[in-house]
Amino acid sequence: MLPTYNLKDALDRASANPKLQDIANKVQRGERLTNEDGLYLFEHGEIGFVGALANYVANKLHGNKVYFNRNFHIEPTNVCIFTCNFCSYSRQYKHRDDGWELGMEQMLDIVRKYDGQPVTEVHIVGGVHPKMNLEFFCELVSKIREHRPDLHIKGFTAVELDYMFRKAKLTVEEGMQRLKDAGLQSLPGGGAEIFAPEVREVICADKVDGDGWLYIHETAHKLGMHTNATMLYGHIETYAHRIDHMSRLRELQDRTGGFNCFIPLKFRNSGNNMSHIAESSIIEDMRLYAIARLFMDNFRNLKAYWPMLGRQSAQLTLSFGVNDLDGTIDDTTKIYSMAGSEEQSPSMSTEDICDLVLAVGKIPVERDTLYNELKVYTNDPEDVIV
Ligand code: V47
Ligand code: SF4
Repeated sequence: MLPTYNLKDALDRASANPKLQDIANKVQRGERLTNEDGLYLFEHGEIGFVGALANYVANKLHGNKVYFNRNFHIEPTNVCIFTCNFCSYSRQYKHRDDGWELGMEQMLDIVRKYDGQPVTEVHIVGGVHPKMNLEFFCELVSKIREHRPDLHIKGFTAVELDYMFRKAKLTVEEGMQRLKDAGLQSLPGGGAEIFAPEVREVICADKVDGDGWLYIHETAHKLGMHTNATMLYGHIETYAHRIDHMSRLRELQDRTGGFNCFIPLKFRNSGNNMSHIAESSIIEDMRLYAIARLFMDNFRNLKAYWPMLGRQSAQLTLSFGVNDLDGTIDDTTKIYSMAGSEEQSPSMSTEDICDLVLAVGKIPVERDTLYNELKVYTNDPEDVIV
């Protein structure tokens, strides 16, 4: 059984510290934490304390439910014009022979492979290839939509979109509208990294900046699309950078309500230009998830992306405020296996995900992209509550 921290014990242990008491009281009253509170938690909140509070909040929102969906990935290419130092996946255009570039039919073949299977979402994300433009991706999206109208199409990070729109000489509004008209419904959360310019300058100097990332998501929200938000943590950023990042997301969410979930992404250090930086410890990972749950009070869903964290750590996050384990995913994603994740060929069946959730006393619930509940599972494989 997982260590589920008890709220009363945690409060007792923090009773000698008035600041922690004050934070705990705010959480229990449902009041928003300030940036200063968040920073204090990163600096002084021990794992049991933040874990207990995060559990309390997740329980209030979701009871014992843990969500997942049935999805598959298309990664059109790993050729990329950008040079993010943490990236183990991309290949420069001049070295494209070492990478892959899928053609239209190859990508549609991936979609056809799932004909008759109960997947509900396709997730499309890749490098920024100088020859794959907006027109190409509008065609891809509309052909997927035509072939399988029931499939939710979530695709393209703000980094890919920024390049596509600039190349097509369109405003963000015009470019996004074209993709929406073609059938794109949601955006994934990648490319956010850490918004602070001094960090971006070192880890991903040449791609869209923090303001640009936020503007693209805001524009999608205004068009009625939903999007996700990520934060790449555990490299050169400080606690203050994390709080600044989360605070900017929280502020946009206040204005639009368009974010579906927040996904902290742990920096993995294999095969990239930042391999000299040690990865964060599991204790730091769990503290981060818990603090994110407490600070991001207007994000209902906190996702642990198991292909990157590894399934055991992902299971542990369920005691630290996480209520979503992403999807079943087969072996079509390479981003994390190439960066040194434990998951070298990420694949989990619905049964595997359910077992992982049930093993910690929680209830697996299959959802669609927009978090509508599709099926509630119990311990008996025959016993599915719809
Ligand atoms: O932006 C790249 C990250 C992101 C490394 O929206 C790395 O549902 C750790 O967007 N170590 C792309 N992280 C992935 C992404 C995503 C993933 C899961 C779910 C969703 C969603 C979106 O991958 C990049 C970057 O932050 N990344 N390299 C690395 N070495
Ligand atoms: Fe390109 Fe994305 Fe890798 Fe950066 S993280 S180099 S934008 S594929």
